[in-house]
Amino acid sequence: MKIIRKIGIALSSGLILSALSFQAFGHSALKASSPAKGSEIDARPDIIALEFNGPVRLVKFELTVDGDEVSTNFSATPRPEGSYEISVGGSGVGKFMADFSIVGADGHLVRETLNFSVK
Ligand SMILES: [Cu+2]
Repeated sequence: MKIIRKIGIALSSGLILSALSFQAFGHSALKASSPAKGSEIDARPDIIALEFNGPVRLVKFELTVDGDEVSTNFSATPRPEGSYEISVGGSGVGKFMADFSIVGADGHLVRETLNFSVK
């Protein structure tokens, strides 16, 4: 009985571990961006560049500066791409927050935010 229970615990902890590593490494995610996450820059960017850890479909991209919505040239892409460049037009200065969603190769919808500020 004891042995069976130990096997049971080993099996379930193995399952939990693989579920955790799937969570950590399975999803598509932002790998790099320009401007970088959390950065403080002196000049307003013309574009926001996003680089992902694999091909993703960018399905939503909303930008606010100090809480005010800023229009971009974003349009949802039919085919997955590893990187995107979004033109952010006349965005002014302040706290930028890009709120975007991607769908990766595993079909999961992942929501991310990118914050930076322009002085
Ligand atoms: Cu996933």
